[in-house]
Amino acid sequence: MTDSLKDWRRTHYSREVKPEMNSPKVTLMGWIHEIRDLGGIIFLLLRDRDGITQITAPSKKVSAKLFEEIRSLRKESVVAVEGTVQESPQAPGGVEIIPQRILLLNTSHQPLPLDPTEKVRAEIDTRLDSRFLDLRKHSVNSIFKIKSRMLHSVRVFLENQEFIEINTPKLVASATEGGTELFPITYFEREAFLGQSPQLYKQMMMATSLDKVYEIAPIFRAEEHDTLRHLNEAISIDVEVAFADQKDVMTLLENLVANAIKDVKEHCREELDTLGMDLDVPETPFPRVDYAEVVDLVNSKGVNLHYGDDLSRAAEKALGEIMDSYYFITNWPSEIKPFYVMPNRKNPKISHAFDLMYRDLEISSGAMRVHLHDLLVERIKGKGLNPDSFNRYLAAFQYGMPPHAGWGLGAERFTMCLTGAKNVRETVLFPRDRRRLTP
Ligand code: AMO
Repeated sequence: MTDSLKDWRRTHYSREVKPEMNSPKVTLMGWIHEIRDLGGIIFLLLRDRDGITQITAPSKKVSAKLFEEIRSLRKESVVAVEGTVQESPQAPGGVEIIPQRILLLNTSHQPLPLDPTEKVRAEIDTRLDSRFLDLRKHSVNSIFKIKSRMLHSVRVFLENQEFIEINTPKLVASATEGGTELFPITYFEREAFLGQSPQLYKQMMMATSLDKVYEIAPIFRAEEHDTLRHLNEAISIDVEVAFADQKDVMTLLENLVANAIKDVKEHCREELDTLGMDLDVPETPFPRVDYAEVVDLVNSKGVNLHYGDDLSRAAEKALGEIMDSYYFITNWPSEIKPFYVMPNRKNPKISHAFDLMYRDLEISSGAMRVHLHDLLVERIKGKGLNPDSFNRYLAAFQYGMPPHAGWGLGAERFTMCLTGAKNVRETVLFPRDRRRLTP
């Protein structure tokens, strides 16, 4: 074993090794995926970031010393291999490497807590406990390559439209999305909370002339229920636009979503294939379904949903059977939406809020906001909250606040749509849920 890479340089990744290569000598670095010792010949499968390459060591073709070195290797140890590329129709990718020298960079304990070759399937909890090993599986790390590409695409899309990226505090003094979902913390002598949403800060930015802002950052929700869609720490893609209404930001959102899907489809072909996903780029504009219509639709499917109720899981499921792609739910009752949502001027019982759904999954909510100070105070009181707790926020509405609108898109929920993951935990490296605080 060595800690030195002196004289060694990785020349290729597995997926770049091709039978028709014009430089037949290559150096690969990675983990030992499999080792098969047939006596006179040893096969090693070397796995790296993007693929697997077979290293074939026939005792007749390699030195006795090298043959013994290879024989002593164990699964998941880290090696560098230098050798020549040879066509081999039976090997993965149609090539094999005849090794000339091997460097053992580090060994792996045996037995492994988890099998990265996926021959032995493990429960999600076992996988999350040994997440570093779990992420060696292409079926697992593909999810994060897709999530990364989606976030890249979102940034480029927003930057191209001259959005400004902001960073707002995550240590905060008050709730925005409802008091029961807050994580209290001790902030010196005072009680404070982990931020549920950058809502109040992104709205305050609308009074500054920055006009179009976005933030991609963690949100913290003390959700008690253990579901396949809820996390206690999630990443929210938040957007706020001044001099805009809900229709403007719905157009922005559907174009951003469709563009991200197109981009992932173009750039993550191998990852999507690994996951068995065939992504369709949805047509824009997405269908708009009125909340009242949703109530009728789900009731016609035997779900008992009253006008004014938030969507139950049964209602979402029933909707998912009717709608098979992306769609907006609009015209929500004001009473079930937060205080900052603008009520309809003619019928204040209805609001300018919307949710973006993918089948039975809510992936975003947004709205035109209340930009009028007195109405906002009234709405805060109406929700049983104390306007004094919102003094610094409310001040921004007293000195020239333009009309504005925005939304928050859950990065993990959107990643579920892109990867086909059924459990939101699959889309977070180290998920936080009711029972899990490590690793
Ligand atoms: P909302 O609370 O609906 O709205 O959150 C917006 C989106 O964030 C994601 N999300 C979550 N994802 C996983 N686990 C959770 N516990 C969780 N909570 C939320 C969802 C959801 O659609 N301030 C508003 C947004 C706005 O109006 O701009 C808000 O936070 O995908």
